[in-house]
Formats: sequence, structure tokens, C-alpha cells
Amino acid sequence: MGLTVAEFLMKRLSQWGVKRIFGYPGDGINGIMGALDRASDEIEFVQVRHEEMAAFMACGHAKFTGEVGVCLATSGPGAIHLLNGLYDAKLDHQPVVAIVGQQALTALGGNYQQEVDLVSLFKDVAHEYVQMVSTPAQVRHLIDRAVRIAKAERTVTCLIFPNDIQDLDAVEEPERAHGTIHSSWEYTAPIVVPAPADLQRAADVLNAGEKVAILVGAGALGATDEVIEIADLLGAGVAKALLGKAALPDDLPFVTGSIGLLGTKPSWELMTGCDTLLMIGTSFPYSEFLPEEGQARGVQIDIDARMLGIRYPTEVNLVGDSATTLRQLIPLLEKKDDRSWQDEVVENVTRWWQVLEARAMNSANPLNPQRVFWELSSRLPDNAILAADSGSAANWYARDIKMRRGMKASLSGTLATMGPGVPYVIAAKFAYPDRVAIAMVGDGAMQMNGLNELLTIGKYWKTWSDPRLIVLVLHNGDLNQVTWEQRAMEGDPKFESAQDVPHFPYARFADLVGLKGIRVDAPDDVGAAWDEALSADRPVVLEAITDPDVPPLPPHVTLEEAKLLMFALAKGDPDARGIITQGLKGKIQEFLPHKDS
Ligand SMILES: Cc1ncc(C[n+]2csc(CCOP(=O)(O)OP(=O)(O)O)c2C)c(N)n1
Ligand SMILES: [Mg+2]
Repeated sequence: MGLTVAEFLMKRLSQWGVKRIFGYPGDGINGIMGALDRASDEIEFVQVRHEEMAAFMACGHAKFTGEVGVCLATSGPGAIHLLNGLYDAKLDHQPVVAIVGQQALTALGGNYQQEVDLVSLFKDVAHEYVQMVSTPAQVRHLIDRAVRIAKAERTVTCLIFPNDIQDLDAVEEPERAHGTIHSSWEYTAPIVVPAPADLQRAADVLNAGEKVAILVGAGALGATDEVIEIADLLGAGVAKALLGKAALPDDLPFVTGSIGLLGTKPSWELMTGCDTLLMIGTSFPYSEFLPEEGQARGVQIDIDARMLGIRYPTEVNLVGDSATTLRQLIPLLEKKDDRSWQDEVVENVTRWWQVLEARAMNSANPLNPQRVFWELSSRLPDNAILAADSGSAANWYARDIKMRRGMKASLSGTLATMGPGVPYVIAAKFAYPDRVAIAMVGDGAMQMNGLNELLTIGKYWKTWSDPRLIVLVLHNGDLNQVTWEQRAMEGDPKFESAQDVPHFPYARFADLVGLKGIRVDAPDDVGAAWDEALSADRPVVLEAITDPDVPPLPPHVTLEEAKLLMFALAKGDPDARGIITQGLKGKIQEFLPHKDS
């Protein structure tokens, strides 16, 4: 007996190297689900609680493994649920293939139940490639193109399978005739390097600079050694955009850490003080944290020409793979004798880590969130995989966590959506079951979807060789990041009915669903709570009762922001007292002498 279309889909995806599909069933994909069941030796199905989570997991899989991520949803509502997760992947340039069902071809156009115009729905998020199957002889090349385009363009593609097509006989090899397509499944990423003359132009700019700043992003994740060597040659400091946090370890003295609103003061000083900027694999968007136009000469390296020259008016724009391009650039660079600029960066960095430690140790009501991250940082196991959600957790993750070599870390960098923290670490555990994965999530995001996905963890954790997955919940009763943004950017006091998050017992819920719950509300217990979580025999929800009045201070508060904040407090902000105390405590640490300084 030959294969059905759905069985052939599994066979072809398996030839492409797909080993796992995240999804949720429905009658629009019954044929595919049956085929997936029969193909379970080759492809594992991971059942999520909501299709958006399947898309986040596919994105997380792609981010942590470099492979294509695949998600599956039924027609109509299931397909619609995927969208936000797919946009997360698209905006962070991750290869993800979405497979969705559709009503029968025989019904389309008939206002049929669950009939949604899916080609149009996915036309934006999967604009590089979205196709609906209408005959079995198309299926082979549609799969080949969807996977190849996702990989080659690092983007989202989508295939729509009407349910009557799924059970038809597959055409594994279309007949050789006019109007048929004869495709193959192989793809190997090229090594892209700029032309020698352009490398020389870049080297000339970098050699002429006296104060070189390097900014790395996700595109530099595979170029750690090369960035370190270049920074050494150029006597540079290196700042990291959020998605590039794992590109360089934070124990290197010239690494200034994150940049931007969630960034560090030494990154601010690096950018405002440099005369030359080298950007590697980053599209960090906020120009106010980069040098002023005219202040620095710029070189940018990116694998995607579309991303070049759009963040700073760089003089030399190189299209290239970051590691290979840097390796070709290195012989053209002269080692700078004058190390005074890098020495200054190192001094700023040393002092900054002391400020962060002091800020973390400030008392708060009851817990200072910075203390929670600080205590985790020194306890992180080798090779840990981290994911932060969007919210105040992203601030503390960006600043207080010291990455070491071998770790992986990500978040929703460009879409900055709430919700990916828990699904990202679930995807990490499937890809690397022997590594510890830790999500850092706000209480708002937990209530949005993280709580439900704890059930997915409950369903699968016993299949992981090391069961340690920790979800840190910042229980602050507030949509805190936005509350602060409204104060500092609008001058508005906290709008309690919009910002308060209903109470929920996160740790108790974890216990209830078979995971381990740990609740901590005393500063001196935080370290022990992490120790307990990191030595648990099952996944843990670590519920930290944190103070919403600790401000996620940007590295440089403008006069305008300070004024707006004061207006907000003067307008009767319910938390004004706590904020003034906590704000002063945080700020004052920058001016106090610290040990070793
Ligand atoms: C899907 C989505 N909705 C809304 C936002 C806007 N937003 C960004 S952070 C945030 C608050 C998050 O609150 P919580 O998860 O409790 O984290 P906290 O900042 O309190 O630590 C909101 C509403 C968003 N980024 N994504
Ligand atoms: Mg919150």
C-alpha cells in the first residue's frame, strides 16, 4: 500500500531532519494526526495547551538548536491561535514551519464551519511562503520549499492542508510532464563572506579608531572566539543586545553587558564615549543608546543585507556570516598599543558589577527582585538554558545574570511579547533533556498562559533525563514593567484597575499539579530557595514575592523622564512612598564607594 498525503508529509519532514512537532489536534488535521501517530518512531508529537504555545516552542527550538522548528494546528481557531508565536519567530529571524489544517476543498467557498481564509491570514507572517495544498502532486515541492525557505531566509513559512487532501494517495514522485515540479529536500547553509576590498575598508576604519565600541547581537552567537580576539586587538569594549546575551561571557572584564532601556551604565558610557562602532549581527533598535550621528565611524556586519545601515549611518556595511567574516578581518587589524580606552571600560565594568551587587542587596518589601536574580547568577549550573519573559524580569535578567560560556539564553527580542518564557524552556528541555532550563516570568505572564503550560511540563517531565526545569515567578501583583513605563513616559500614576494582577498561589498550584512549589518572601532565604530548586527531583515553580516599587532604572535617566516620574507621583500614585524610597536606594548605590574601589 502506498502512503497517504499526510503520511508522506511525515516522511518528507523526517528526511528534512525534523524530529519533533509542537501542536494541538482538531478535525481539520485528523489525517495528519493519524499519520503522526504512525510515524512516532521518527517524529515526536508534543501536545501543548494552546496553539500559540506550540508556535513559541517551535521558535524556542529554533533559537536554542539552530534547526527549523515545526508547529501544527487545526483549521480556523487553531490556526488563528498560532499567530502571535509565529510573529515572535518572524521578528527574531527564526526558521519555523507552521502546518495548519483547513476545511475540505469540496467545502471551501461555502461559508463552511471553521472556514477562514488562511492564505490571507498567514500572508503577512509567512509572506516568504504560504501555500494551500490543492492536489497531492504538489505536496513534495511544497514541503521542500517551505522548509528550505524557512531555513535560507530564517523566517516563518506556512502550509495549509485541507482535510480531504490529507487522506488521498500521496504522489511521491510527480509524473514527468509539463506543469509538474521535481524538487529535492537538501539544504546546506552557505558561508557568506564579504569581498576582500570591503574587508580592507572595514579594517581601515577600525584601525584608525582610538576608542572602539563593539555591539553584538544574536548574529554573533556563533562567533564568541572571534569577537573576543577582535576586542583584544582593537582594545575595545563589547556591549550586548538582548538576543546576543549568550554571545560573550560576562566574566570577561571588557564586556559591558546589555544595552538600552534594560541596559547597563558601562554600555551607555561605551556608546557615548567611542569614536568607532563595530556592530555584529544586531538590529538593536534604540538610536538614543547608540553614538550620536557623526560621533563615531561605523562598520556593520550582518548576514542579511536588509538589516544593514538602518540603525546607525555606518560607513562600511558587510554582508557576511559573523564568525567567518571576523576571521577574515582579523589578519587585517593592527593591535592597538594604547590600551587606555579599554582600561577605562574595564574600570567602568568593575565598578558597575559592584553597583549591581549593592543594589541587589538593598532591602525591599518584601523581596528585592534584583536579589532574586543576583543569587541565581552565581548558582547557575554549567550549560544552563535561560528564557526571560517580557516584563520587569527582562530587566533583571539583562543586567544581573552573568552568562558563562556554554550557556544559552533567549527571549522575545523584537516582538517583545508576553508569554514565551515557559514555552521556550519546555522546548529547551525537549532539545536538551540533560540540561537545566530556567524561565523567568512575571505574574501577569504566568496568568496569561504560563500556568496552563505548567500542565504540559507535568505531562512530559518524566521523559527528560534531568528533570530540572525551574519557572521563577516574580509575584509582584502588578503589570510592573508597564506601570513604570506609564509613570516615566506619560507622567501618569499607576492605573490600579488596569495594572493590578489578581492574587494567585503559584507555588501551591505547582504542588497541586505534581510539580514542586517553593515560595520565598525573605531576602535571606532566597539563596537557599535557589539551592533547593536546583537540586529538586522534579520541575519547580519558584514563587518570589517581589516588591513592585523597585524601579527598573534605565542606565541613564533623562531629565524629561525624571520630570514625568515626579508628575506621576505627585498625581497621587498609590505606591509613591515605596517608589521614592526604592528609587533613591537604587540610584544612590552608583555614588557610594564599594569594596575594591
Ligand atoms: C501579549 C502582550 N501584551 C501586553 C504587553 C505589554 N506588556 C509588556 S510587559 C507587561 C507587564 C508584564 O507584567 P508581568 O508579567 O506581571 O511582569 P512584571 O513586569 O510585573 O514583572 C505588559 C502588559 C506585551 N508585551 N505583550
Ligand atoms: Mg507582575
